Parts: sequence; structure tokens; C-alpha cells
Amino acid sequence: MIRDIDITCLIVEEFNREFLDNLQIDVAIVGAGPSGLTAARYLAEKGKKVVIFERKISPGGGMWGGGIGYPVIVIKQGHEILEEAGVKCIKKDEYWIANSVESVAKLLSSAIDAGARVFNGMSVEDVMVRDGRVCGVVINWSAILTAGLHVDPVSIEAKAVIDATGHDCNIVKVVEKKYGLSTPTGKIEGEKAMWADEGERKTVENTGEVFPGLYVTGMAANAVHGSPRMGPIFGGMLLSGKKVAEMVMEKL
Ligand code: 48H
Repeated sequence: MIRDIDITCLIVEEFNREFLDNLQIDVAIVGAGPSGLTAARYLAEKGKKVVIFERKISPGGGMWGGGIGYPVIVIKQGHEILEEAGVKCIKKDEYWIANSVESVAKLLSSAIDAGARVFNGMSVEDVMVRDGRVCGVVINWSAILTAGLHVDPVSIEAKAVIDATGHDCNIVKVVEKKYGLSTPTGKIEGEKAMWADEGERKTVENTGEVFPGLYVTGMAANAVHGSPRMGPIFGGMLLSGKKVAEMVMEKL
């Protein structure tokens, strides 16, 4: 016989166990788009305790829809990162193409298999700062924020925080407003108009630490540093995720 309250008990007990087990982590990644998922996989493969906080219920960010809703993505460099996750990539002249749904599913699955934990439906609304260094994230259920309820958030300690929130660069925005950034201008420059070639190159170049303990990857890196968007070509996101993982590894 199935007891209804057994189901309640199992869900609450299991989530609380996992949540309590992740109050002190090595790396908090904010956003489960392609850059965040890639960073999570490489860091978890190196044995780091990694949690991705994703405000939506479904991880994957802007990759599910490919380009104009056709589930196809284009890659110029970095297709091997998808192939390592088991995605079928097809070479077309100087490009590679892959299915966007397969790409999200396998990037997510490989990050989880490597040991990364995903907390979905959970938004990062602030960071913790001690001695001039970001040392954790402040989280709340997205449903609470969406409903506009005045409910205070809680905190998670992390040795490094990665902003992988895409175009909005939400975590860098919070830090910029409260402290300024340690970038050359100290502020968010804002994303520029579409230019795939430059945008792809700059995404990787712009990846890095923007305030002690806070790193930026993916589309957020171009938003912070004032570089172009690039449309549905995703190699820069993957290479940026790998680069930020390597940079964080060096510091941990
Ligand atoms: C928790 C949050 C919060 C928050 C946001 O947009 P993404 O897919 O990000 P990237 O950088 O990995 O990939 C960008 C790519 O998808 C893209 O948009 C491209 C290539 N555009 C080119 C163009 O020209 O338009 O994922 C970001 C994720 C999303 O899932 C958000 O829900 C999540 O971050 N997120 N999660 N707390 N405060 N803010």
C-alpha cells in the first residue's frame, strides 16, 4: 500500500539532507546555461564540491531553442566539449552542428554524473562578502521572488562564485552596485550588437575574475566587458565554461 505521507516524508527528508550537505561548498555556479553546465562538469571532474543554482525549474538556459526555435546549434570551436559529453556533432564545411535539445540534456547529465549538484527553482539574489572577497551566495526560492513576497533569503558559503547568468549578468550587477568591480573601468560596460566572430572570441577572452572571489563566464562575460552578442553559435559558451573552471581550479 502506498501511504501519501510516506511520499511527503521521503521528499522533505531527502531534500533537507542534500541541502544541509551543501551549505559549505567549493564553487557556487549561478545559472545552468551552457557555460555554467560546462564549468560545473570540469570542476566536479576535478573533485570539487560544486552546486549550480538555477532560478528556473528547467536547467539549460538559452540553449534549448537553438536558433529562432529550430533545435540546431552551430559551433566553430569547442565541439570536442560537446563530444566529451556524448553529443553527436556533424561537421559542415568549417562549422559543426548539433541538436540543441541533445546538447542541453547531455551537458546537464554529464555535469551531474561528474558530481555537480543542481538546485533548480532557486535564485541567487545576493552574495556574501568578507574582507573584500565574495565568499558565498544568498538564495531564495524563485517562486517567492516571483510572487513578490517579503521573505528573507538564506546563505551558502562558497570558496568561489561563478556568474553564469547570461545576458543579464545578475550577480555581477549586485556586486557592481554595492562595491564596484575590480575590472579596468570598475563597472558593467553592457553587451554590444550582434557580431558572431568577435563575440565568440571575446566571450573566452572576457572570462575571468571581476571581483575577488567572483568570476564571470559565458554571455555574462561579454555583458560585463562590453563585447558583442553572437546569436546561436555556442562554442564560445563552452570554451568559456572550460576556461573559468581552469581559472577557479588554479585558485582553489
Ligand atoms: C539563478 C539565474 C539567475 C539568478 C539568471 O542565458 P544562459 O544560457 O547563459 P550562458 O551564458 O551559459 O549562455 C548564453 C546563451 O544561452 C545565449 O543566450 C547566447 C549564446 N546568446 C547569443 C545572443 O546573441 O543572444 O543561462 C543563464 C541561466 C538561465 O537558465 C537563467 O534562468 C539563470 O542563468 N539565472 N539562476 N539565480 N539570479 N539569473
